Amino acid sequence: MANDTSAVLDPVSPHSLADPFTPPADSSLWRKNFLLGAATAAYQIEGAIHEDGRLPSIWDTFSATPGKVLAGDTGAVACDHYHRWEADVDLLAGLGLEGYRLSIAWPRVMDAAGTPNRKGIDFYKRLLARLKEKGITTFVTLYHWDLPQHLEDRGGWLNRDTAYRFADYADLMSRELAGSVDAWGTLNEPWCSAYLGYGNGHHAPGLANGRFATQAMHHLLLAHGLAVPVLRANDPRSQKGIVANIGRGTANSDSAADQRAAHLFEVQHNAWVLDPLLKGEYPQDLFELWPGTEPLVLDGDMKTISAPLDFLGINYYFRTNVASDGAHGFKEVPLEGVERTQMGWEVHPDGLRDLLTGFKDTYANLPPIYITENGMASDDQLSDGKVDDSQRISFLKRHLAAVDEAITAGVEIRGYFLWSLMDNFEWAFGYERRFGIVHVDYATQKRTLKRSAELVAKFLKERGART
Ligand code: IFM
Repeated sequence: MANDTSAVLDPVSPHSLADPFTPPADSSLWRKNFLLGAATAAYQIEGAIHEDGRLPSIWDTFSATPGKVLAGDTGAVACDHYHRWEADVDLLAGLGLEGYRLSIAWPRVMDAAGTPNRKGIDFYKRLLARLKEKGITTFVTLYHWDLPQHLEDRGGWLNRDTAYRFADYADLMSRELAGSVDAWGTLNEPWCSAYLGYGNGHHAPGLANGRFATQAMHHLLLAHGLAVPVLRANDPRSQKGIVANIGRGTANSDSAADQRAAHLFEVQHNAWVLDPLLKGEYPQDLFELWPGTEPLVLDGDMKTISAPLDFLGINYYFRTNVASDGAHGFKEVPLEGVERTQMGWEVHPDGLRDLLTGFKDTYANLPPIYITENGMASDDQLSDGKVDDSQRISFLKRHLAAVDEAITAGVEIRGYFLWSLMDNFEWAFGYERRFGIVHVDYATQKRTLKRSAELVAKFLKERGART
């Protein structure tokens, strides 16, 4: 291991609460049953894209297409986690993280005929067994965007059949991994798969058509709905849920038109996913924003999609300030003088609190929530073997405070996963954007704890030492 993590786990000191990360003494985050973990995703860290029978995914194809990913980066090697997984689990455990959210690469575990790929499955079995040995709670996402290319060749998420293939994949994995997964997440951020993948083309497979986006979303949600009962049958003791990215939209003025624009922003980003899941219907305002894009919905689909969940995973990153576009939509009006991250995203912790408390009022059946991703990219530099990521430390502290406020307001939030355990392949932005609490030198694959990782570890150690 590149870093001796024991070096950062200082004994509890009377001054330890004064650091820039540790939550105040009265924060509910001190509760030992509030799970604090870190998250990653297969394509972003594993590499080894041609190994042990792994098939091509849409992200292999997309990233190999000139002009699609910054600097022509691909996930071919990434963090080489496929070979370094044992050391990476040691790193996670050394930090005292209690939970780990990972994803399975669908193209690694079954072929086009649905035949299991034993070598790929065994990789995840070994990984999950080691995590269990270390006492780490495992959240496993089945789909974090790496659709097998052979399915895209048959229409991908535009083809209803992909939803049924997904249920077959969920069936295989939950039979193979039953007992070693604490929580299954069917999909990560269907909004990104549908909108960025099929609506504006910024993500794989790179299609840009509004009608495609709504149809792809419907098939993604159907895939989720078909998979949940399969997961329940095969692995009854685990929790089942889905992970949605949510966005805060605020109005640029008090005008009715701008207020409406902010509402439509949140319909497009949040209700488009959450209403079908939690109310069994699409928000009609979505089709006012995008006229003529209603998806083809068959009888029974909405009931399948809205089957009860054990948890809802929420990923939150930023707020967007919007105004009316003068027609039936919204346009972004970037605020001046606000704090932003390396992605250009505005740092706005209150947005997380406000969305969570809003969901509690909107959805009578809101399941218990895990914050399954939150974090930020910064242009972190190694200097004398250290990375001082002070903006991230402050970002995390403020967002955890927002989570605490939402808990105090009555939202049931059971845990929080940092995005991300380590720097990794940030999709269309390649390796330039660094989201990790652990720095990765991609030339040597050396991992180095950033200051944020040290402080998270210190907090967890202090919390563990409390009686
Ligand atoms: O890196 C991504 C992750 O894969 C999904 N949620 C957002 C992160 C940061 O962009």
